Amino acid sequence: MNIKCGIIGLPNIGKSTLFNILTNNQVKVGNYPFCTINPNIGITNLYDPRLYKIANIINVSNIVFDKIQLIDTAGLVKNAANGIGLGEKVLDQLNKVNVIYHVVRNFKKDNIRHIYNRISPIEDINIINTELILYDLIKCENLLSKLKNNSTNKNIIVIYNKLLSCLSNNKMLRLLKFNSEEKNIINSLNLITLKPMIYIFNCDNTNNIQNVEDIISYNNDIIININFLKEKNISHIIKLSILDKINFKTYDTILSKYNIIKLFMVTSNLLNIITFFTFNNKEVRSWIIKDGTTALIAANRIHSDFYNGFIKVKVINYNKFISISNKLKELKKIPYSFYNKSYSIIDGDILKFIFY
Ligand SMILES: Nc1nc2c(ncn2[C@@H]2O[C@H](COP(=O)(O)OP(=O)(O)OP(=O)(O)O)[C@@H](O)[C@H]2O)c(=O)[nH]1
Ligand SMILES: [Mg+2]
Repeated sequence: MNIKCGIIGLPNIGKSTLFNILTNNQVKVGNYPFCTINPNIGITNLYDPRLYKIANIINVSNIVFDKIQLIDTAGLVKNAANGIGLGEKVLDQLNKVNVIYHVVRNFKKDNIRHIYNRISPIEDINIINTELILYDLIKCENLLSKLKNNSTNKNIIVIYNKLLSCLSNNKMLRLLKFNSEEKNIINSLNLITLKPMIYIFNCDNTNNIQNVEDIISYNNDIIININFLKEKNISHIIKLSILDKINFKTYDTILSKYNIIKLFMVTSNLLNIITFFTFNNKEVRSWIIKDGTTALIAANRIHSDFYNGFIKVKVINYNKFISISNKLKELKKIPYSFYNKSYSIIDGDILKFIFY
C-alpha cells in the first residue's frame, strides 16, 4: 500500500528531527528557520509490537515491518497560502498525502529560536490551520469562478458553495458531512483540510508549556505527545532486537512504551488500515491493507502467484494465536481455519496461502 504522510508545521520546530527519527535518515537539522527548503522524502517501518510476539513463538529472527512514506516539508508561516515564505510550494506538496502530521512545539528552550519569539502551541496551531484553510478557500474560489459561466454545473456549484461557506467560517472541511454524490465530486479535488490530521506535540519532559491533556479536545482532533529526545533511539531498538532474538519477549513491551507506536496505530485507524501477518521458517512480516480487503486481494499484495493460483487461505487471528501459544509448543500444530477468496481479512490475522 502506498500511504503518504506529510509532516508540516512552523519553521524550526522539529519536523526534520521527527523525519530522521522515523526514517533513520540524517537529513539536515539546524537551529534556524527554513533549514529545510526542498521536501525530504523517506520511508519508515510501520512498527507493530505484535510481530515480536509472533517471532518469539515461532522462533525466527528476521522481522520485516510494512512501510509508509513520509514527506518532511519546509516550514509554513503566516500568509503562506498567499505565497509568503515557501508557502504555496509546501501546500502543493500536501495534495497527494493521505494524512497530515502537524508538528507543534511544546517545549521551552531559550537557545532554540521560535519564529514569532514566543512559545504557544495553540497560537502556532491556529497559524498553520488558517493557512491550510486559506489554501483550500483560494482553490475552491478559483474552481468556482471557472464553473460559473457554465449553467450545466448547478449541482457542482451548490457543493462548492457548501465548501466555501465552511472555509469562510475558518473551519476545516473534514468537519462537514457529505453524501455520496458530493463525495464523488470532492474526492478528486485533493483538498487539504479534508485530509485526516494528527497533531504531534514535540515535548520535552521538563520544559513542557502546556499540559496537552488540557487541549486534547481541540477541534476533536487527535494529539500525540512525543518526547523526540527520548524516542529518537527507536530504530536502534529495532535493530538491537533483530540481532538479539533471545529477548524478543521483552521487545514488544519496550516498544509499546513509545508514543511513535501510538502514532502509527492512530494513523492506521484514521485511514481504515488493518494489518495482517505472514511467516515462514526465516521471517515474520506485517502487511497493511484497507479494512474490508478480501483474501484474494491480500494474496496479490504479497505475490501475483498467490493471486493467480489462489486455492484457500489458512487463518488464525493474532489474539487466538497468543492465547494458545503455550500449548502450541507442545502441539506444533496451529489450529488454522480455512477460507476461500472472498474471506474479509480481520486486523491481526495470521495468513498462509494455499495456491497452485
Ligand atoms: N531541546 C530540543 N530541541 C529540539 C527538539 N526537536 C528539535 N530540536 C532542535 O530544534 C532545531 C530545529 O529542528 P529541525 O528538526 O531542523 O526543525 P524543522 O521544523 O525541520 O525546521 P525547518 O526545516 O527550518 O522548518 C534543531 O536545532 C533541533 O536540534 C526537542 O524536542 N528538544
Ligand atoms: Mg526541516
